[in-house]
Amino acid sequence: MRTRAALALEAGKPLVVTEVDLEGPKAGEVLIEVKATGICHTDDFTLSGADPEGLFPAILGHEGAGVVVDVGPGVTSVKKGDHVIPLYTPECRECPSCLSRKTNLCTAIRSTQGQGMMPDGTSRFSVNGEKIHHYMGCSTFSNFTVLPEIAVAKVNPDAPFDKICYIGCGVTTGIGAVINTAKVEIGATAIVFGLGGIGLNVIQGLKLAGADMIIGVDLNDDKKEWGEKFGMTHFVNPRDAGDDIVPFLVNMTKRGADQIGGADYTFDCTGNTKVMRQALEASHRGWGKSVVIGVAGAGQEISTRPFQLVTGRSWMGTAFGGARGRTDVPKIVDWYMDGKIQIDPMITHLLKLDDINKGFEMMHSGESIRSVVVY
Ligand code: NAD
Ligand code: 022
Ligand code: ZN
Repeated sequence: MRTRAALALEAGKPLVVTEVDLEGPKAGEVLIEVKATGICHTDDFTLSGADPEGLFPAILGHEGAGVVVDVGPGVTSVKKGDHVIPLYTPECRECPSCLSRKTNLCTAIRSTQGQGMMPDGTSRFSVNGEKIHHYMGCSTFSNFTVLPEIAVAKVNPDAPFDKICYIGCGVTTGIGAVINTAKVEIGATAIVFGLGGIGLNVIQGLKLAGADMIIGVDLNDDKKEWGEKFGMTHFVNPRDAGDDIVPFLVNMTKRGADQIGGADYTFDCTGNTKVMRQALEASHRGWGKSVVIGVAGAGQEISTRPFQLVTGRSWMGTAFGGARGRTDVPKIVDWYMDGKIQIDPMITHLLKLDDINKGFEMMHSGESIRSVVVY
């Protein structure tokens, strides 16, 4: 079939919206009509050329929602008409990682996904006979896309596509980091570094988990109002915190007879390795947990003094909020439908596919939290 898509032809160039050829689903695959897709940082990271694993030409996009329109042989878990969210972290429920119950990083299709191919090693997309790479197993910047059955989560059909697409990455990453990775408990204190599309979801996850003190840190003062909408109790702009923000935050979180400061949980949602260190060191001695969510540029390194870890702090990281996609994503959609979490205010811009490059520009300028393309 033919479908409209935004093509990433080469690094550093805007996307080109055009018609492409798409082959139907093979065994174990499903054809999805994408109804909406968010634009996320990783799409930009790859398009910019900074991602050493980025492949071109490709159809980017990994934060979508849509409808199953066809299924290949042997598909049993979804059928035509089902509403689904594509998963860049699949869940096969059979590989050693899925069976371990210790990680969400399913390995069933990992290598071909990284090569921009379907599990059989080929691509379904082409233009004039030239193969186009898939991206993160999703390629949601195409009106129709093909995915492995294990990489779609079936969700409540009443849920609006233009909102729940955000659950395909940002919402699940932020909320999941709190619930699955950090396992925050009622009454905890927390610090969130970076109040963008991820940090705001960490804040609403902390609120959901019952955290008491939720400190937001951002260089942009406009983010104070944003954080407060989702449950942030205190805001710090590093520019107002003196030479070193760590003692400032430690002082803010002093509690108990010994007056030792530091938050129970801290989260990096910036991707800046200096901030990652600040987040670790602003966590409480003895039990502080610091979760790296931000993705740093290729080749970057983090550092701290081993003393920070010897004195009981844990440095951890999360991919897709530790969520098992087919199991957890439908639950998050239900939380949204039940009013337990907010999504609407974070979707600041709606675009047509033809204007997708505007979405990237608004991400660069910082004027959007999330832009969503509606097909
Ligand atoms: P964003 O650009 O919307 O937000 C980043 C925020 O950090 C901005 O508000 C910015 O002002 C603030 N900031 C920048 N430097 C700062 C500093 N030194 N101190 C304090 N605040 C600072 O980005 P986003 O969409 O929220 O994504 C954040 C990160 O999360 C990105 O690196 C993204 O790639 C990553 N991410 C990771 C996963 C995962 O599974 N681990 C999933 C999605 C996104
Ligand atoms: C999504 N991300 C950032 C913004 N939006 C993001 C980027 C990378 C990962 C997760 C989220 C990630 C963490 C760990 C891995 N990835 C490796 C997983 C593994 O090796 O099993 C990751 C993922 C997919 C791809 C690359 C890296 C890909 O499909 N190209 C989950
Ligand atoms: Zn993303």
